[in-house]
Amino acid sequence: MKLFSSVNDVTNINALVKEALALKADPYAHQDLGKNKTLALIFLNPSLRTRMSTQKAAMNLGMNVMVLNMDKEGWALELRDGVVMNGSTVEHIREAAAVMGEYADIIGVRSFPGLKDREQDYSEDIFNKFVKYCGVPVVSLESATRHPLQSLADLVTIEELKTRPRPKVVLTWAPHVKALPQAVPNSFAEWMCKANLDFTVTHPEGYALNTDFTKGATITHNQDEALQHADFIYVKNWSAYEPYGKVFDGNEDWILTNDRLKITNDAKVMHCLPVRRNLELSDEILDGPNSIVVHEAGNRVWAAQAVLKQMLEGLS
Ligand code: AN0
Ligand code: CP
Repeated sequence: MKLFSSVNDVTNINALVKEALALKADPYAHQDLGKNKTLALIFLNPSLRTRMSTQKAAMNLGMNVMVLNMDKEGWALELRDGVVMNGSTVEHIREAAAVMGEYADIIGVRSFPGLKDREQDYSEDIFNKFVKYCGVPVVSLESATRHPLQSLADLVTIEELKTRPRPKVVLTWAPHVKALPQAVPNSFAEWMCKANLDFTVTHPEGYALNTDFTKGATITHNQDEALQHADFIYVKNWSAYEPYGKVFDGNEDWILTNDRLKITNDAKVMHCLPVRRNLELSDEILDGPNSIVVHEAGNRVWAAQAVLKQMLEGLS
């Protein structure tokens, strides 16, 4: 594997999930694979889980890891071609990414969307320029429109904890005070649509995702109807796709409660984290027996390790 930016970069999803679970059972089985290989993790935005789980995954494979918080510690990056750089940017991505490729065998990049210009964000300009100019395999640590390491960990978690062969999985919108990216729900939806399960998306009017990501899903504005018989509920806020980045007033009652859990099949509750308590998810859910959010975050290690393993196997 030379690129991990979406589910479309994976030839066999089931095999990758199995690989992640096998690594969970035996984390140090491939410690020689990454010997003398270096992973560089480049963050243009904050992170707890992605940073620590990917670093841990690389260490389990015997790799060396370098982390650069580009937003705080790197030079201000220019992305546009052909401009006179007489403003605030100091270094062009052409040189910056190429230099990183000199130091690392694999690069991970996190680049959130600006949520102002939809065309720009959905073109994945920043991420694609890293891929183009660094010359080594690249793994997405969440780009403008997708978070594939999160979605793989989510699918691993569902496969691990499901109690029937084809579980019902519901992605539900939740309230928030800030405009958040569509990357996590887009990505979750496209992975779930390719997995062998029953998948429903529910959100208030105005929050429809780009249909490229939800093809094959059942979509409804009726949250109670969606939650019926659910085995897994994936809670996440996102801002509108149209008008882009908008947060509408109201919809506070979309928060999941224990009462709403009663209409489910004793559903397990997931969230990618970080979560704002009592805004997106209630204390009673997060501290109750149905929450699997920490277990899910734990599985980020095995998802990252499965992807890095395939990338290392592809290095000449
Ligand atoms: C980010 C998002 O919603 O995409 C990262 C989630 C992993 N969340 C926040 O900015 C709070
Ligand atoms: N879920 C997730 O990606 O968390 P971080 O933003 O902390 O990495």
